[in-house]
Amino acid sequence: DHVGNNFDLDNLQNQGGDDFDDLRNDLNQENELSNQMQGPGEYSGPFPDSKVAEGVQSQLIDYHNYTQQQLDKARTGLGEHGKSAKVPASSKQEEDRLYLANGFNGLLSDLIALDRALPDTRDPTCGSYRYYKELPTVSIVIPFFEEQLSALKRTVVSVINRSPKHLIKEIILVDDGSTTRPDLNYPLERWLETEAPVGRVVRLSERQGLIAARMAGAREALGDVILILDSHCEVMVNWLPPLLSPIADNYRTAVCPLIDVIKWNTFSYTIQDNGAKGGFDWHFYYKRIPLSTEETAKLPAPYPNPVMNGGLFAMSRQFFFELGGYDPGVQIWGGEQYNLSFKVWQCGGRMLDVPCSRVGHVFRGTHTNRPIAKQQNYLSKNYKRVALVWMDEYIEALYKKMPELRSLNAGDITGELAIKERLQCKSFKWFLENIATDMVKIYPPFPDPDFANGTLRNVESGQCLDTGGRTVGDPIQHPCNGGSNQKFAWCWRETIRIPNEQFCLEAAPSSGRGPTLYNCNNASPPSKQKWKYNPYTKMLMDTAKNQCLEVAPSQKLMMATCSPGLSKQQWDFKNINFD
Ligand code: UD2
Ligand code: MN
Repeated sequence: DHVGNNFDLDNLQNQGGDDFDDLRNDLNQENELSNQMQGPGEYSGPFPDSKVAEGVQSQLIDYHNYTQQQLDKARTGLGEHGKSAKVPASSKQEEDRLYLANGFNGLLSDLIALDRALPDTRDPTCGSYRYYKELPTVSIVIPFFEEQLSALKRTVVSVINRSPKHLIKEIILVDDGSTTRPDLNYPLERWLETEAPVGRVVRLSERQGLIAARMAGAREALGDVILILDSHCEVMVNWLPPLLSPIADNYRTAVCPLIDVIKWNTFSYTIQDNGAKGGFDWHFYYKRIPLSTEETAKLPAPYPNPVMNGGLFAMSRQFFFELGGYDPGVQIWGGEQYNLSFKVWQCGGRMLDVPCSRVGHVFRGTHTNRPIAKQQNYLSKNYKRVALVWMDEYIEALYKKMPELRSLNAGDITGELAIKERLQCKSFKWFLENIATDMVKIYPPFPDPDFANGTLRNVESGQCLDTGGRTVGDPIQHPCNGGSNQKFAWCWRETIRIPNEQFCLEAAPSSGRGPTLYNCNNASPPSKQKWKYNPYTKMLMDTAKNQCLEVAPSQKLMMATCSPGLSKQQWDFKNINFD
């Protein structure tokens, strides 16, 4: 496992004046502690109040609908079995128009059957799992805004065809103030009446965003469980019982299916992965973080997920409303997945990804002319609200990457703070140290400050160290151009990193060979990744073999016995900044 462990601070140097040293130090110690306590991949939720343990839910049944599977198997036609499809070339103009309006191929969606068959992308063992005979009922809430009607219908049809009928209490479609598509009005209701009477529409008078729309649906829900879907999804065979089972065990559980990819242009159905954890970097970009070897070995068992993707999840209605649902100040789109994930974990719940439950989602392409919201700067405000309420001192890590957030007025957060107080929710530090442990190794909130940074120029050749555009592999010498491939940071823990904080310069094990770039390992010196740079002799020496970086007569880089005064071993850090 070569993921940089940035919390291994056994070589801590005193950087007086750095406010976050203590924080990092604590984080490190407790991180080690939690690694010891939580065996790899072994998970016992904070609330092991399982009804199974009490013997109440002991009867298990096979929920597969084999008749439906046979019908699916026999299907032929456009896009069937998730195969890549296209529209006739003669319809190019209409195709382009509907692509821009949706961010996906709306015309192709219209041409593919609403009840098309999907490939079974589950782990093969999923076919043999049985689930509780008694499961909670579910209200499925689907917000939509200027959606392609066929995509919305296909979502509803796939839910109806692939779910045990008695478990679906209702399907609540929430129209978030769509105005441009007449077919989303009465024709939708009429279709539901005949084709899907379990469905109904709730309409908002104007666009309030997906968060408010989901809340409006959730408030109307009567089922035991609230399950949210996007308006362009297709669910996989037997997707529902595996999702409901962990909630039956413990009502303070949120669950997510694995999300498969329905391609925006061809509607082909493919997988992203067979399991990974959700996380984010400190720009709040959502990230998928690989499972450890131990966790992978336990698949397809459900595993704790620190951060949901956002659009597809289920929770017991009781727990959802105990948490107050979403922060009503989070508007339009974005950040709500952090809001809810932090709430669930910090306020006494758990969140699981359930690999035997898979749902396809149409991820939009990059070009759309979908209507923009009248609210301005909502994403930054959403982020700041989430951070102010739930992230404590770690808000500083976001400020470092997004300084504009600091002065932004995020509105009144007293309602959210009252929920946090009432439920005695845990700190964000607890969340990072116990739940998002892998994420902070890859995206440390407070990475090491640099001691020096800039280009490394060889005195003899006048050329610069250059990554050649690779993050892993052998760096080269190249005429200095000040570009991003030539930026290196010499950090106070003696690593030489490229600016993304994950890849470090590593000395070759023997002389005559060149250094390479590799994932930072933060091993203590003596180490191939720990260097000493002397600004007076200008020599750059590794601490494993005490050799110096030299430009060979061939102009290649190599490690060689250090000899002071040789210009081929002298390097200038240009734009040097001492912290
Ligand atoms: C992802 C999530 C999405 C949501 C979003 C914001 C997945 C697969 N997708 O974006 O669910 O969490 O991130 O963080 O997890 N909608 C409205 N009103 C609006 C905008 C959207 O009702 O003002 C609906 C829309 O029709 C759709 C859902 O909300 O059903 C999500 O919107 P999206 O599909 O544009 O977001 P997506 O999938 O890019
Ligand atoms: Mn979506």
